[in-house]
Amino acid sequence: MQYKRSSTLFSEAQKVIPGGVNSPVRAFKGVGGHPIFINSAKGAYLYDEDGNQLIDYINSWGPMILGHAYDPVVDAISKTAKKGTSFGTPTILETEIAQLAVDMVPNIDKIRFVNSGTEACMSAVRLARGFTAKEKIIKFAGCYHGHSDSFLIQAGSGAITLGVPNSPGVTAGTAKDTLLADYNNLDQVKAIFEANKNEIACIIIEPVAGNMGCIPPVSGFLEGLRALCDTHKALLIFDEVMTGFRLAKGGVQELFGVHADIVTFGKVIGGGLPVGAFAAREEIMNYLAPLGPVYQAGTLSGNPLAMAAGITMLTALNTQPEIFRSIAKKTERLHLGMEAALLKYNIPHTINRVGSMISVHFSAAPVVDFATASSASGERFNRFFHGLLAQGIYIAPSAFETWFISDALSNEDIDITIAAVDKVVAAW
Ligand code: HOZ
Repeated sequence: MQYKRSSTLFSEAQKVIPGGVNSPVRAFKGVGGHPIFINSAKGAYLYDEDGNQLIDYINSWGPMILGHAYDPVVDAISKTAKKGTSFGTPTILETEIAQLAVDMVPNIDKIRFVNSGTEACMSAVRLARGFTAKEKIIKFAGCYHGHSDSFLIQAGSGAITLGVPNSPGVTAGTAKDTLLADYNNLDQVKAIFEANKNEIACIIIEPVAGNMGCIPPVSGFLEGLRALCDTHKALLIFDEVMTGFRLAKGGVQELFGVHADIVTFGKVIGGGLPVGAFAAREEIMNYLAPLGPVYQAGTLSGNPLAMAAGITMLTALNTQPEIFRSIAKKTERLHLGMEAALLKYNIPHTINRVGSMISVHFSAAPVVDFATASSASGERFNRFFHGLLAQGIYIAPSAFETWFISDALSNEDIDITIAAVDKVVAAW
């Protein structure tokens, strides 16, 4: 497959956009080469500016659970747009989607809509600090909660891909309030609580990590965090920007039966439009302005286009629970097929999978945290990525990202992908 026009378009973009992209990981710096410019997408496929059709395993970083340009969502957006796109006033759509989310997700009474996962996590932490009257937070190395200052400390996703997990511009004052632990290491978290008695407002975690590849929590880890938060009167925040409404109707809380105090959501709650949200039980949410003292606001928050798209998407997921089983089964098929190909050629690897999230690390050792994810072969991943791209398979351009499977993907698409993997690694 040729990607010539994308190369030219990237050169033009770099003249007027820093690095030619509006989000760093898209620049392909981690894997080399140039990004692919997408013209349109439908179902399981992307169509690029060179006229290629690509099988998509990113799905806009998660939200396109039912595939791209899912007709009911597109119809809801078009219908709503004709009535106006933003009013900066309440609409009944906001109450409708809030009710739907509260019905689907365990342990939440109220929800506030914002415009991105970054905003949701930033606001959730502010709320936790206001509610507990404490300042420090615990985050995990390699977890990514958006690009607000408190989180750009050992951050995952594009930050690791580019080798800048700690960003200049984050003040020492902010950084000192973010305490770091290794993912899946409960003893470290215990020690941090002991060393910072009565100072920790919250733990924020991706309960299934997705920003250092896919990393599941080991058995007892989330339960242990819950217990530590209860003991030390800190709040547990689940960042479900990737996992929410994807791994189960009620996200990781439902899947693993561990309850969080605050849950954050991202683009999926807006059917793929720019939306985020954070939610909690009533006593916590009532701490937010205008009821309480913690301030948070936004003109586009709860805008009608995103709310209409979100209602349609969540309704589809709520009324067809078999979708969760279907995407998990497709992901399993992909896992088993890729595993067989990698084993056939003796390629050291670890495939992690939870539901419809999956990633491949080129390391024989289990990948359980940032250190083990980083010790996998980047050089092999890059060759793998380009080998697949050459055959029209589009996976995330970084080993530190998860692949997201959509229900639009057919078994035939998956088998084509497995054959492509076989062809790539056969040549190693
Ligand atoms: N940080 C996002 C994935 N974990 C990438 C966002 C994007 O480039 O669209």
